[in-house]
Amino acid sequence: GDFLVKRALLSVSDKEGIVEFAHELSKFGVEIISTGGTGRILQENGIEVTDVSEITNFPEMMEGRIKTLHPMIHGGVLCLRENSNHIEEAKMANIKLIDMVVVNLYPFEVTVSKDGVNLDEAIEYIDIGGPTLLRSAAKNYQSVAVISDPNDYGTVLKEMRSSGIVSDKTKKHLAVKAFRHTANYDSAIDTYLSKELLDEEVIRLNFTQGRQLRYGENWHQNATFYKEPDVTGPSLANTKQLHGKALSYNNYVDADNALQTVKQLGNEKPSVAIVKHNNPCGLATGDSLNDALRAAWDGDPISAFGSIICTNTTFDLETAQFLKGKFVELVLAPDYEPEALEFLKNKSDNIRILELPELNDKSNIDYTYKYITGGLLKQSKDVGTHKKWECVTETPFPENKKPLGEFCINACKSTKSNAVTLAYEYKEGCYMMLAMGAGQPNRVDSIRKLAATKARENLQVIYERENPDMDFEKYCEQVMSNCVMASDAFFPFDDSVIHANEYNIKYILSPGGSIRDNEVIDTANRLGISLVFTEMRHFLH
Ligand code: 93A
Repeated sequence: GDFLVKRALLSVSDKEGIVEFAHELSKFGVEIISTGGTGRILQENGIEVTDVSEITNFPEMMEGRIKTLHPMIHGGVLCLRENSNHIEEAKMANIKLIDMVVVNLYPFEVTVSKDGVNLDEAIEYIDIGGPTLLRSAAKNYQSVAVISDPNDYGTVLKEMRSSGIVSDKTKKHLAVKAFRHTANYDSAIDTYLSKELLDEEVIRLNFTQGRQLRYGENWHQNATFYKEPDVTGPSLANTKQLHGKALSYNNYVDADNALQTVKQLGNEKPSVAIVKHNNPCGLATGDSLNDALRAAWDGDPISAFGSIICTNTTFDLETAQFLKGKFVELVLAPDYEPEALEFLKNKSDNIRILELPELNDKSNIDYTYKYITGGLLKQSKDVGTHKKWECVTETPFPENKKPLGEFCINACKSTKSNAVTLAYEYKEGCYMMLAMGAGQPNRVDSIRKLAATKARENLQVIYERENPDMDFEKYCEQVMSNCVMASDAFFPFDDSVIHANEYNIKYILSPGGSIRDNEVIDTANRLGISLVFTEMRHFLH
């Protein structure tokens, strides 16, 4: 194109970088028009400027409420260059064309987030002329470069230096950015005024397109991933894919579950989550990552087939080698040893390998959202493991089992209700989820038919591999009687405790709070079980 910037309008609240930018523009021979405050700082720095009021023949008035809102300005921005009528009309009215608009707005959001700001003050921070200029310029993006973010000064100057013009591609990007900026700006005003004037809360989620997904939950559904702007910290929105096919919808859901689960365990020990169908089916900490992966795998070696694995530490070669001959959908880690990465890549074309930003950051989302037909449910995140830790039985809960108990609750928290998890200290200070029961409409089935039964199956595999010097029943009893069982909600009857006892489970965590708590406690006492009430329920639907 033959787009040359001859005249630019600069009107900015955030004056960061504006002097340098204007200085560079002048060097290109660009005529600079500006509003009061912006003009002043430019002139103080020796830059020649034309004040808007010279162009509009109208003073800035009403304490600055009227500055650029004038046909002499907007005609210069909106005029379609290739339309001879527009050009003719501009000439007749003596309107000079403006090819660049540099505007950032009164800081409304920053202002209203401060303590003690009253409505009148807030309203003065509603910029009218600025968004109007941004929208005029963005509408006419083919002929006008619109800069709404000081971070773009550099990009634009670089182009002007190398080619003398601002490219069409850049102008398109800048235009979309300007409209997004004014949309967000108005959204912030809406949010504030809805609250102040109407006492209503509005949520406007603001996502932009991230990756196109291979398909939705099923092959015949299509799906897209949208991301929040400026995501920081570990998130599927800012992972780097190092290998494999594009992710599917289920990959995102499961990988996020794995990531959130691992994150909850903290960074004291290497840890691994193995997720299938949005439930962790393996979870473990270890002295090494290799230990943790093996122990997590033991939590359900059958389901781990086709799973998603997330670690909190660097994926090393030894850990990668454990996956030889095992089908895994996706691995997610903060880092990979080069040899581990090579090994995983060679393992299969299909395995998706993703790298996370470091997991050490505790930054977290505050709310979760769930779309239901016609509405959105918002809730604060389920943070923490317990509100209190009260042993309600005669048999005490040993203090040194508490970390295992918290691990067990963390596993339970990421598991669909009704959730029951069994955790075992397989090595000093190293924990594994021995088995879990998920997604049952009643709690007894989660314990009896799933968690406890599954624990025995898993122990059978471990028993055969490790070949301990005792019979299987003895081995089961020894392990199970040292396990902790966590239930995501209270026991409505004492049957859960009775079934747990049938499997030699002796340490149980529950939020408590049932009207039959006393029956449950009596039964636990009769069976010599230690029961802790945490007062914190962890339903997950
Ligand atoms: O009060 S306004 O909405 N009326 C206007 O006509 C107008 N034109 C530009 N605010 C207006 N602006 C804003 O003034 C710009 O968006 C910018 O934030 C600010 C720059 O003013 P100054 O150059 O005086 O610091």
